Amino acid sequence: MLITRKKFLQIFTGSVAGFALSNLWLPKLLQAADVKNGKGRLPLVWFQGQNCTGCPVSFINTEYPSADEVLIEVITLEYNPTLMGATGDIATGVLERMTSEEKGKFILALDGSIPVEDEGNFCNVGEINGKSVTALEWIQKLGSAASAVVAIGTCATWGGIPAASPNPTKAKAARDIFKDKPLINIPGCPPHPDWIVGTLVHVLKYGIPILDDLRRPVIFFGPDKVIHDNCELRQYFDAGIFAKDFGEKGCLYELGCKGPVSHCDVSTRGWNSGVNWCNRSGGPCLGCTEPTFPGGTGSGLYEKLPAVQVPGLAEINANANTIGIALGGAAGVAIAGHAIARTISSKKLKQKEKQKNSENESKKDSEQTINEKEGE
Ligand code: FSX
Repeated sequence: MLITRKKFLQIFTGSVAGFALSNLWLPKLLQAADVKNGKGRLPLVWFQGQNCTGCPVSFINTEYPSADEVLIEVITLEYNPTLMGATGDIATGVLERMTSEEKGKFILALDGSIPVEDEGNFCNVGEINGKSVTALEWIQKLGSAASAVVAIGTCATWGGIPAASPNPTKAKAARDIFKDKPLINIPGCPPHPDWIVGTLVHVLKYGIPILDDLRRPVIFFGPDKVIHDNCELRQYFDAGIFAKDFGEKGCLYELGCKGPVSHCDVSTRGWNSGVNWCNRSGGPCLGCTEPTFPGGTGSGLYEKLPAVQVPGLAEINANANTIGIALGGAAGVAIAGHAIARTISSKKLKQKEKQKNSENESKKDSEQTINEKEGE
């Protein structure tokens, strides 16, 4: 019996308790992919532009299913410079074959950004008849032959680090190149292996998953996946306790955390068998799944998100920098309002506590004075 799409989504979003972390679901996954004896696998050409190669490395760290299971039973990986053995003419021959003989029969996965300055010559991949071929040329050819494009990693989805100012190579994202092609964006620097594998299996079995307005699969990046809303340090934010330096207890907002404006499920999914994730390890969320990464929020990686005015709270606006309640987006305003209210109560509580302590102190003093007087 094949599993339903609903059950598949439950497995991949981890909403079946204990299931997503268990090898038990692998056979179900393979049933979902309807794979028998290698038939029905998804032919994939995975091309790499300007990148650090973190994306394929993340992909091969997939646990359930493992990378070999994915490669043998879920996809047919025709080409990937990091993972394949072939080099030279044999490797470029695969790309030529796919663009001429396999039109419409494969998916193009792309990681890394695409430089367009100097006619793309900042990134060349192989030669044909002794002439270098730019990544831009390959990507345009492969993209028009592919049935769909999956952009993997923040460099491919939004431009990422290679496109950061001043962007000397004029690095572009897949969405800048492919205007009329079915396109899925899986951002993250790098993306979690489950996001890559889960999306590919969904494409294979059920077609393109439901996407948000940035073409990200909502199962991993939906509006309910705001890092800040699911962060285990949220209690500190609500209580107005902010770490001022790395290693200190508190919300990491003042150390540059972009959680309030970032979407993905890493705070509940975790990395490395769910053992850890960015904020739990003390490193603030850098917002690597967002088009603003790395420099577009108006603040540096480890600088606080820029202050915004919070409607109706003029008194607090004046103090926003001091108390650290100022967020970089419309969604943040509501959070800020909530947090400010909590901060005010927390401040009031602290004031009350201080008042109580000083009352106790003076009480103690007067008791001591009375005792001293009685002793005289
Ligand atoms: Fe970019 Fe991927 Fe960051 Fe690195 O290949 S998304 S720099 S993890 O490697 O493209």
